[in-house]
This record gives sequence, C-alpha cells and structure tokens, in this order.
Amino acid sequence: MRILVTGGAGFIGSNFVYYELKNHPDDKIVCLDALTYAGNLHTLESAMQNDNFKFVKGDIADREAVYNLFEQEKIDIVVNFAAESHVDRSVENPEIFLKTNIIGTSVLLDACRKYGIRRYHQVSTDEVYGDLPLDRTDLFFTETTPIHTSSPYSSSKAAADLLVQAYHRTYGLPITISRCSNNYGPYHFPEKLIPLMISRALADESLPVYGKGENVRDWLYVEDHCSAIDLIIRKGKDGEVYNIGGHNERTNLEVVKTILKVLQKPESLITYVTDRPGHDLRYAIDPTKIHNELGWLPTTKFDDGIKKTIKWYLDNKPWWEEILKGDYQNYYEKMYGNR
Ligand code: NAD
Ligand code: TDX
Repeated sequence: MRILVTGGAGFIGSNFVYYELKNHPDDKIVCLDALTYAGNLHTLESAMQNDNFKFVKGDIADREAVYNLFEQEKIDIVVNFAAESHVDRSVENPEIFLKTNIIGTSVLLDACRKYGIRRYHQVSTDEVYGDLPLDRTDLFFTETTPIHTSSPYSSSKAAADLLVQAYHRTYGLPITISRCSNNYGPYHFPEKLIPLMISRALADESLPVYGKGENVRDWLYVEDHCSAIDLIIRKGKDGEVYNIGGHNERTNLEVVKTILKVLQKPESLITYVTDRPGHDLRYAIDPTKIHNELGWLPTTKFDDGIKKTIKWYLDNKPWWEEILKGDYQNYYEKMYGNR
C-alpha cells in the first residue's frame, strides 16, 4: 500500500508516520508538508532513515505540485492531516485557514478523482460540532450531532468535511472522515495548552489560563488517535464518519494543576487572562460507533499519558527549545502581551 500523509511534519501527522512505519513495515509512506511554522523536519529525522519513507515539501493547495506528486507516486490512500490547526491564530487571521483547510482539501480531492484512489481519509475534529454546556455532563457528541461551529478554524474544518462528503455523494469518491477530541503527546507544538504549560512551568514562567479555566476538553493520547485512523483507513466503511475519543474529560485548570504537581512547581504560577473570544465550553466524544464497528479502544488513560508526555518534554528539550527561540517569542508577545 502507498499512503500519502499530508501534514506529516506536524504533531499528529508525524506520530502517524511513526505508527505506520512500525505497524505496517511493508507500506510506503509519502509525506507532503509545506513546513509552515508548525511543521518541523527534525521531528521526521528517524523516519528519513527508513527506505519506505519519503518526504516532499509542498503545499496541498498547490494544484500543479499535488497533481505531479500523484502522477509520480501512484498513491492508494490519502490521510489528510495538513491544516492550520490553532484556534487562537484563526481568531487573529482567518484567511490562511480558508486557503489551507478548505481549498487545500478540495485540491487533494480533485487529485484523487483525477488519478484514482482506494480511500481518501479526512482528519477532522470534534470542534465541528460546536460545544456542549458545562452543566450537562450527560451529553456527548455523536456522528449525527449537527455541525455548529464557533471559530474560523472549526468553520474551515467543517467546510472541508462537507466538501469531502459532497465528493463522495456526487462523484462516488471513496472517503472516510474521523472527528477526534483534543490530542496530547510527543511533538505537540508549544503554542497549544499542554506543551505551553509544561515549557513555561519548567522555566518558572506564568501560566496563562483563559477565563476561569473551567472549560472542558476530552484529552486523547496521540498514539490512540493514530491507531483509530489506521483502523479506519483499512477497515472503515466507505462514506462514513467516525468519532474518536476516550472519555478523558478535564477542565483546563485540572490539566494545568496536574502538570504543576508532576513537575513539583507552585500553583502560584497560574495567571488568569482574558478569555478566548467565542471560547467553546465543553467537548466530549461518544466513541461507541468506532468501538462497535471496528473494535477500537484507547489504551492510555489521561493520568498515565500526561506523565509520559511530561517525561517526553523533559527528555527532548532541544526539540522544543529550538522552537521557542525563533518567531515564537514574537507570537507569544503578540497573543499574550496585553491580555
Ligand atoms: P499541526 O499544526 O501540529 O500540524 C499541521 C501540519 O500541516 C504542519 O506540519 C504544517 O507544516 C502542515 N501544513 C500546514 N499547512 C499546509 C499546507 N498548506 N500544505 C501542506 N502542509 C501544510 O496540527 P496537528 O495538531 O498535528 O493537527 C493535524 C490535523 O488533525 C489537523 O487537520 C487538525 O485539524 C486535526 N485535529 C487536531 C487535533 C489536536 O488536538 N491537535 C484534534 C483533532 C483533530
Ligand atoms: O494559553 C492557553 N490558555 C488556555 O487556557 C491556551 C493556548 C489554551 N487555553 C485553553 C483553551 C482551550 O479551552 O485550553 C484549552 C485547549 O486549548 P488549545 O490547546 O488551543 O486547543 P483547542 O482550542 O481545544 O483545540 C485543539 O483541539 C481540537 C486543537 O488545537 C485543534 O486543532 C483540534 O481540532
């Protein structure tokens, strides 16, 4: 099998590349990534040693480059991770989210139609369902929950999902979509909550918690997301949407306090800052469908996964310290300076 992994130099895509190379050593993985601020070739250094892995730098919205790649590589399966993925950046500047997440997806879909494909898989998010109230812990997102987005990011992801479904219905393109809850684990870019808090706590810097810190996210260890996508692309039913999550709901404050406890840092580092505009209250996934149809179950509970993740950040300081040195300082000042 020849698998095109777009966005494979980012957080989840790179973990997926390693998951596939380990679990399906006979498959060939081609990674297409534009290496935006979120893409990092250091992450793929060990994959580069593997003859079954090839990296190609390119933009999924560049039609000519994408068509050339499909012509050369004879792709069987596309797994599209490539995206602008940070909600706060989408609030600052929505346009690039529309270009990559919507136009980029449409170019990939056109390439699949033109060159033929066994399966196109869209990596989507639970954020397309909007949010759930904090006081209704009995409610969960299912695959039939209506799309109801909040941010430019989630709206662009929802638009992409609708396009993918349209290409299935109109052109008969074989597709699947997965909608996962918040991931955490190795290679997570330090603008996102968990790696941001770990890196700042280690430097004894203030930890910016939005609002009262009571928003709830449903955290999934990244390897469990990879195992779910792997099952879907090989055994999932054509045309279907699968929700992925492991019932690991935590308030943001709980997450930050857990990190402080593991690192033995004081809670006085917590600083409450102005809330994110349009901040979704609670995400919670019902993963019954993927469990019943494909037998998927997550293996890592949050209390273990967060310790593994903190250990990874302690053992791999050069990886994230390099990121913090670059443009990141300007980003942090811009986003948090007057908050
Ligand atoms: P990320 O921001 O860490 O990585 C995105 C990758 O895509 C980077 O390597 C970047 O260089 C690349 N990229 C961006 N624009 C591109 C373009 N135009 N052409 C080619 N490559 C491009 O993101 P992530 O957290 O790994 O998320 C991956 C996917 O999973 C996204 O589609 C996201 O919406 C989805 N998702 C993420 C989470 C999460 O918690 N992080 C949860 C559910 C779904
Ligand atoms: O400094 C911060 N302080 C804070 O309180 C940051 C960066 C975040 N937060 C809060 C906002 C959210 O409630 O923490 C929560 C998690 O924030 P993010 O890490 O930015 O993730 P989120 O907005 O939940 O979106 C993530 O999960 C769904 C990914 O970034 C998306 O790509 C994915 O689709």
